[in-house]
Amino acid sequence: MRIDNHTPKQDGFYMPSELSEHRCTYILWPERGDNWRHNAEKAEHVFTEVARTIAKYEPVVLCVSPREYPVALNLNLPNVQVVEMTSNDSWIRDCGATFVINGRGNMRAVDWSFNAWGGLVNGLYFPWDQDDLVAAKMCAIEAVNRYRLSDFVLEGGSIHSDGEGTILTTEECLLDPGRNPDMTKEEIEEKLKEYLGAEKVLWLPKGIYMDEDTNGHVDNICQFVAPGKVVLAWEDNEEDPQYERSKAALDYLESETDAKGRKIEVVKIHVPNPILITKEESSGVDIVEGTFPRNEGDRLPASYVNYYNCNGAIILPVFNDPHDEEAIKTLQELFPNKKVEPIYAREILLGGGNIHCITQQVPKP
Ligand code: KQY
Repeated sequence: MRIDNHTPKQDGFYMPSELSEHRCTYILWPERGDNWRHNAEKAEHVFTEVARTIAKYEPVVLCVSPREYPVALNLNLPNVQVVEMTSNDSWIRDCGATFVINGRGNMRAVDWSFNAWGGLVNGLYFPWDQDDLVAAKMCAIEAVNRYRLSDFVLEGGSIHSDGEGTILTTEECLLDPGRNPDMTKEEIEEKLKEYLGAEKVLWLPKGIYMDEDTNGHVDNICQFVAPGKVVLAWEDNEEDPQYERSKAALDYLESETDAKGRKIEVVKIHVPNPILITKEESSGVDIVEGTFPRNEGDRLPASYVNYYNCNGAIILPVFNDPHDEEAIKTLQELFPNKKVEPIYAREILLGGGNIHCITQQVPKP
């Protein structure tokens, strides 16, 4: 059921941290050949590995188009339910529901408007109508009521919640003219507080260098590891364009406190060396007018911070890069009670995001 004229905050609901316990994880199957090379044949393998790995720790709901449904069903993955779902692409973090709870065992969801990361201004494809229905379908499957925002565009990858009143986002994304061009920063902040049940929004200036698909989603540069503590994608080389972005985020975080007045502890995780699209990779992607191209030589927005927290594990993208080991070690030290599960994720990166972008948690209310 759709709830209008109230907000989650008015009703006592808030977005829990991704670190709190999940009921399950949703994933959307990749398919479109103008984003995934060779009609997603290679991406399917990595998505399957992500689903199989998460399913060792919590149930997975794998949402698949009618055409691909038999393929996914025949994988017969343990602890994975396959449901039929039409969509335009496979980024459920962004087009899916944001679940909110009230601490008394109840759950609802926020169903933001989705416009393919910028609509007709700078969106990545047209149409996006089926993606915009994904959140409602998830709510139906989960049997929860939803707050639908027909007049406010937001993707789940552009926000993180610490579950204690603080939201993390970026100015680069939320103030981009492709989302809510008629709203001021203050109005956008108010919407986040009302619909995520929060008290304070921390605005990092920018996301990862060349994260042009999403206009700098926060989930690629920074993530809570505990209330008052974050990991930040870092670059030591001052000549690299990533350096000034990471440094600006660090300076901002060090100058701020969270909703509870805590200073924010920052743990750096160095980004991989620059990863460029090869000729072979570029040539496997269908060229379609109106769709964002994947050109040979383009630098990809690679970051370890785009990992996913599930119940007993950290599902970490790795790139066969010299920095992989350090990222694994840092996260294993930060989460001694979870297992770090590295997955070679270049194929997801080629599509424009990574493991966090293709997953969406449903909390255990
Ligand atoms: O959340 C994300 N990083 C999604 C990226 C979308 C890319 C579509 N080509």
